[in-house]
Amino acid sequence: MTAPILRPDGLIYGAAAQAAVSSGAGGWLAGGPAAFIRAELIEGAPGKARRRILTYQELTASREPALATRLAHLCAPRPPMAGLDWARTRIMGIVNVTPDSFSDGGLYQSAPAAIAHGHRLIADGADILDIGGESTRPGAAELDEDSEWARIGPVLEGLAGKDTPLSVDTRKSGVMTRAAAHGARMLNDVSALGFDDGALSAARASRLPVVLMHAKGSPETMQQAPHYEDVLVEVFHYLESRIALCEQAGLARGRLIVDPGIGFGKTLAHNLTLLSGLSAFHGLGCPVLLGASRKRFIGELSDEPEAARRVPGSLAAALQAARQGVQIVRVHDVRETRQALDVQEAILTAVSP
Ligand code: 9MG
Repeated sequence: MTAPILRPDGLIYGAAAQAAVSSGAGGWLAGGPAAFIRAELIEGAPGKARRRILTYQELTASREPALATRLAHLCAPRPPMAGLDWARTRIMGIVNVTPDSFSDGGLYQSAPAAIAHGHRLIADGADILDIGGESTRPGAAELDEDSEWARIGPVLEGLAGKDTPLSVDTRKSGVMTRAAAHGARMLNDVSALGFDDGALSAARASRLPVVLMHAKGSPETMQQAPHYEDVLVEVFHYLESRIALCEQAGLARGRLIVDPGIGFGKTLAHNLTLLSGLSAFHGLGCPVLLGASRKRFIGELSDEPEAARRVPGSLAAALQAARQGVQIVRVHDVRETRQALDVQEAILTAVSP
C-alpha cells in the first residue's frame, strides 16, 4: 500500500501562525516559522490517487498510524545543518566552474574568477555556496572524476575557511570524498546518490549533510518526452524511497535534504505542479531545497530565451518556495533574492496595531 501524502494548505505566518498553533487549530510546518491549518490528503497509487482536504484538527484526531507518522514528519523542527538553522529561508549561491552550464557556463571557468564570484555572492547575502564542476543542464555530457575535481578543488580551497559553508555539487563518490577532506560542509547530488555505486557509502563516510534531488533519467536524456501519471506523487515516493535506502545504509534522515528537481526530466506542466505543491515535501521529514533559478520553464512562461534575463521569474519562484516553508533556495542572483525574501518576510510577519 502507498503511504499517504499530506500537502499543507492554508499557510499562515507571524502572529496568526503562533495563535493557530497555540489554540490547536494549526501545526508548525517543519517547526516554523510558517504554520498550516488544513492539508490535502493524497491517498493511493499514481494515476489513481484520491484527494480531499482535511482540517488540522481532523488530521490530529485521526487514528491512522501512517497518517500520524506523516503529520509528525510534517511538523517536526529540522536540526541545523552545516551550521545553518531554518528560522528563515536560506540562500544557496551558485558557483559553476564549468564551460557549459545553461546560464553562466564559461563565466567563472578559471579558479580565480570562480573564487571572486563566490566572494561576491557572500557579500550579496548568500548563506551557503554550491560549487559545481560538471554541468547538469539538459543534454550535458559526463565528465570524468579527475577533471571534475581539477575544476572544483582549487575553488573549494580558495573559499574554505570563511564563515559561509560550502556545498559541492557532484554525483561522484571520489569527488565527494575529496570535497569532504577539503572543507566542504554539504554534498549536493542531483542523482540522489544513484549515479555512482560508491556514492552512498562515500556520502555516509563524509558525515556531511546530503541533498537528494529527483531527476528522471540522466542530464543527457532527461528532457526527451518525460512522462508521469502523477508527478507530485511519483517524485514524493521516489524521494521517500531514497531516504529509506540512505537510512538502511546508516545515513540518517537528520542529515538529508530533499529536492523535487525542477527541470530535471520535467515538462512545464510538471514543474508548475511541483512548484504549487512544494509544501507536501515537508512530509518527508527533511529540509527542502528548491532550484528554479533562471531555468527553462521561466523562459517558456515569459518567452525569454536568454537565461540571464529570467531574474524576475526566478524571484517569483523563490518567493513561492519561501511561502511554502522551503528551507533553501539555490539561486544565481543572490542580492535580488535576499531583498525579495526580506521584503516578503516583513510583510508576512507584520503585526497589526
Ligand atoms: C546542480 N543543480 C542544478 N539544478 C539544481 C537543482 O534544482 N537542485 C539541486 N539540488 N542542484 C541543482
